[in-house]
Amino acid sequence: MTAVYLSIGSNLGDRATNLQSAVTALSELKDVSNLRLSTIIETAPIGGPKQPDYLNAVIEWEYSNTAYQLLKCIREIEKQGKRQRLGLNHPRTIDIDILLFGDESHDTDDLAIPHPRMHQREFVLRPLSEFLPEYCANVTAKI
Ligand code: PH2
Ligand code: MG
Ligand code: MG
Repeated sequence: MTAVYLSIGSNLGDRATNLQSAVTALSELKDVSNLRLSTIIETAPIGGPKQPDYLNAVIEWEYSNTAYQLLKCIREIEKQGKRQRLGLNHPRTIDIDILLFGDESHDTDDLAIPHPRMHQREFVLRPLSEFLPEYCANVTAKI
C-alpha cells in the first residue's frame, strides 16, 4: 500500500459535478482504499489564456498498484470526463494530476513525480495542507 496524493481541478461546464464524477470513478478503481477528499476551493486560473475560475481539491488514498497503472486509469477517467487536450494550461472539464506517490520519484515524458510545479501552486498546497501540514509548511518556506 502506497500513500498517494492527487490534485483534481475543473473550470469548464458544471465544475462541481465534474469533480464529483471524477472522485466517484477514482473511488471505484481496484487497488484503492481509504480515499479522503479535501475541502473544494475556488481558485483563479494560473497561466494559459483568459479562462474561468477553477474548483480544485486534493485526494489522499492508499494505492496498491504502480504509478504507471494509476496514470493509465487517470487518463481513462479524464477521457470519460470529456477532457479535451487543447494545450498547456488551457481550460478543462477535468484534470487529475499525481502529486506524490509514496516516496517514489519519476521523471519521464509521461510521468513526473513529485509533480514538478506543485510547490509553487497555492491551489495545490492549500488543500494538500489538510493532509500534510508539515510537508506543505516546509515547501512553502523554501519558495
Ligand atoms: N491547472 C493548471 C493550470 N492552472 N489554475 C488553477 N487555479 N487551478 C488548476 O487546477 C490549474 C491552474 C494546469 O493543470
Ligand atoms: Mg494539471
Ligand atoms: Mg494533468
